Amino acid sequence: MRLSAATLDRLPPGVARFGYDRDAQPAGIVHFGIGAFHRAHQAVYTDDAMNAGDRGWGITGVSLRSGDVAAQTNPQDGLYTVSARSAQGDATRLIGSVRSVLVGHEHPQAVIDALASPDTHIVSFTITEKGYCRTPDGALDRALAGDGSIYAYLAAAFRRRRDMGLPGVTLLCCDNLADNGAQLSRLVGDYLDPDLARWFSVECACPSTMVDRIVPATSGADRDAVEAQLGLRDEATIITEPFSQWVIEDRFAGPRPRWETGGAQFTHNVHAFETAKLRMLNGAHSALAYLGLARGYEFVHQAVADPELTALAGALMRDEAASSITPAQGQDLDAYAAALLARFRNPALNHRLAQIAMDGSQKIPQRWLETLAFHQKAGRNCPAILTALAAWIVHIRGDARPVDDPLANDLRMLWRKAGTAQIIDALFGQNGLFSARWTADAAARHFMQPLLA
Ligand code: NAI
Ligand code: CS2
Repeated sequence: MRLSAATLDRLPPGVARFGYDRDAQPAGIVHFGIGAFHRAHQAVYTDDAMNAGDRGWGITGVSLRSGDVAAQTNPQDGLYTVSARSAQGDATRLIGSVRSVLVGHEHPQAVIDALASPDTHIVSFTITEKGYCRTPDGALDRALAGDGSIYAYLAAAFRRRRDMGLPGVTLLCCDNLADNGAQLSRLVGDYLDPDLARWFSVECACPSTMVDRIVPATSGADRDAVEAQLGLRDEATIITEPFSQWVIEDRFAGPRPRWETGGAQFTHNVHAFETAKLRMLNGAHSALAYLGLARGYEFVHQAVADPELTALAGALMRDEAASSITPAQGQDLDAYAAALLARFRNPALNHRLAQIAMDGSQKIPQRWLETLAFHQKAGRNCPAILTALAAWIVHIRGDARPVDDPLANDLRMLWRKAGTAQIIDALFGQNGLFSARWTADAAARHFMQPLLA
């Protein structure tokens, strides 16, 4: 039997549930990229806000790539469960904030109608780093920003809102990008025609955020285990960790849910939090992914159990990433590193290294290259990051396993043309693919070259 509004009352008593009337909730949020992370993070904070009495914050999800999540959630009236797992056991909660999911290429007008609705105040995004259609140096790639991209939907909706005299909306990027709000604002502004760009800059806001909760892709075994626990089939179920953090720049175009009731922090200094998270957590994650896969590990907790890899991850976080960051008041980066390693060790969370290894071309700039560039200015190198970078370079050759990356073909061609002797130059030389972010000096080349054999 499937979880839905009709079977809700069959849920076992141990499952926490919302206390508000979800049918009385207009959809105040449209979310692009309603994957696992949104359902474990922003949708949970929004559920908390409506449990605390807020109204009007139902979420309309939008998938621009596949109909899978729509097929998982719509037959369940948008309902799903989130299970936080750790060595101390599981905590399962029913989430009611998602109302429905639209598939862009199936119902484009319905997506634009939702974005242009007077009820909509927030448009949020977890579309992966590649969803922003950027070139390796971070500019808008117009060849990628086509009719199926977020930009086309936003432009159509902004035009209608402007012509109807409606106010703008807040665009809330919840992807792992540096200065994510400022990046989104720049990219959207670059896409729009000048007149609409003026409306956008006056009427809309793009606050930056730091988002953190480790959410592995749900497996079939996860769904079966949750069904055994609930006595109902939940195709949209999410497995995650107990930890969750959300730091949001307090700059909105209009109303917002009281996400602070669920523990979100509002501040004007997101930068210190997001830089620490991207360079320490995500930087170590990507290092464990490429080095762990090369050693035959499958999950994060296996890689971090390897003494050499946990030492490298610790050095990357503490000696290299943390020393490139100006901490916010009260931010203890040494304690943060210890907490991150403890989270990575969670034996109850099967977070696949292959999932983290995905899209490396979109991730390494903000996770590694910014740290390398920071230290290079002071004449310092980062052996831990350079070891991981060499593992990524070997990874993208594609000999050991398929490369899941929007630039996979370009990177494979680079390898074929450059070979082992020139690949560092092709990627990180003066005219390399990533040269706008960081260029390898002689010391870095000397360090990495032997590792490419
Ligand atoms: P997912 O695979 O479950 O969902 C990805 C979503 O992005 C899907 O809805 C997909 O349709 C959409 N998407 C992918 N490529 C796109 C494109 N080119 N244009 C538009 N939409 C596109 O992945 P998940 O776990 O939800 O993660 C999504 C993002 O959330 C990550 O890339 C990261 O930026 C952020 N995040 C994820 C965390 C996690 O542990 N899973 C934690 C913190 C942040
Ligand atoms: C991971 C992140 O897949 C990846 O690249 O490093 O999704 C990571 O799980 C989150 O940023 C944790 O908040």
